[in-house]
Amino acid sequence: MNAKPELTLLLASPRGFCAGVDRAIQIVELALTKFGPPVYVRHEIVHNRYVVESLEAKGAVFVEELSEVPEGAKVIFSAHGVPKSVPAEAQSRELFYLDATCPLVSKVHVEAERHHNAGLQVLLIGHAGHPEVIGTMGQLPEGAVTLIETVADAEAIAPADPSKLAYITQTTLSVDDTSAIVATLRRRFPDIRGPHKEDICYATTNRQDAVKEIAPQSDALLVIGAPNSSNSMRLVEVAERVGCPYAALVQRAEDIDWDALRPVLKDGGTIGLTAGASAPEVLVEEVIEAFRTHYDVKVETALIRDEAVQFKLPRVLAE
Ligand code: 0CM
Ligand code: SF4
Repeated sequence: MNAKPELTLLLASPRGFCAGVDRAIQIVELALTKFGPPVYVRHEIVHNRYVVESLEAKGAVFVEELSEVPEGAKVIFSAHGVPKSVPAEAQSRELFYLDATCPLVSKVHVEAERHHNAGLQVLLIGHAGHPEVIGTMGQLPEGAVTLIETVADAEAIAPADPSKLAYITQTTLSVDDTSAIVATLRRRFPDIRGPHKEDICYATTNRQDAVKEIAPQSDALLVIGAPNSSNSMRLVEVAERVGCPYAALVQRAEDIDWDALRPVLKDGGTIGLTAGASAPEVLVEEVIEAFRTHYDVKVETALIRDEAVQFKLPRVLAE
C-alpha cells in the first residue's frame, strides 16, 4: 500500500464567524425558542447555505421580501441591513420584527444620514446589487446616494458641488481596492469628508490580513464560503493577488476540485485554509477531514491577530 503524500494544512486565524454573524444567528435561534416556529427571516440571515438550512430545520422560514410574510407573523431582518422602507412597511402592517443588522453596518447607516443632514452629497463605495449596498442606499431618499464601484467611477464622477461631498463604504470590501478608490476621491476632492480610512469592518480586514500572511507560504489556498458572500469572495482575490498559484472558493468539502489541486500540490506541500465571516467552523473541520482521506495531514495555525469583539443582543431576546 502506497503511503499518502504529506500535506501541511495552514489554517488562517482569525477565520470564520465574526461578531455580527454570531449575533444574527443567535437572534434567529433565540427568537425560535422564545416565540416558537415559524419565525420569518427576510433574506439569508448570513450568506451561507449550511447556516440557512440548519435554521430552516429549526423552524425559520426564509423569504426575500416582506410581502411574502403573512399577517401577524414575526420577522427578522438579515445581518446585511435593510432600506428604511422595510421596517416602515413592517410597522404599517403591524408585523413584529427584530433587526439583526450588524452594528457595524448600522454605524454606516448613521454616517450616511449625518452627512446628508449636513447638506453633503453622499458617495457610497460598494458593489451594485449587494443587499448591504441596497440597505445603505435606502437610508436616504432616492437619488441621494451615488454609488462608486471602481477607481474609474471615482475619476469620472462630476458632483454638483465638489466642496460638499462625503464618502462611506460597504463593510466587506477589499481593503486594497478601497484604499485606491479613496485615494482617488481625496486627490480629486480635497474637502471630501469621510471616515479615517474606510468603513470596512475589523473582521473583513483581519481575514484579509491573515490570507496575506499565509498565501505566500501556500501552494494553494481554499476559502470556505458562498459565492454571494462578499467578504469570502474578497479572500480568494487577496490570495490570487499575492501570487498564490491556486486559490478557490468552496462551500463544502464536496466542492474541492481534487484534479485541479493534484498538479499544484504534487507530492504534498502546503495548502492554506480560511473561511469567510459567514462560514461555520464545522465546515472547516469537514474540509480538513476530506484532506485526510487523500493526504497525510499536519495541521498548523497561523495566528495573526486575536479577536474579542462581541455585540449585545436586542433587549427583547437578552432578557
Ligand atoms: O456582506 P457579505 O456578503 O460578506 O455577507 P456575509 O453574510 O457573507 O458575511 C457577514 C456579513 C455581513 C453584513
Ligand atoms: Fe458585521 Fe463585519 Fe461581520 Fe459583516 S463581516 S456582520 S460588518 S462584523
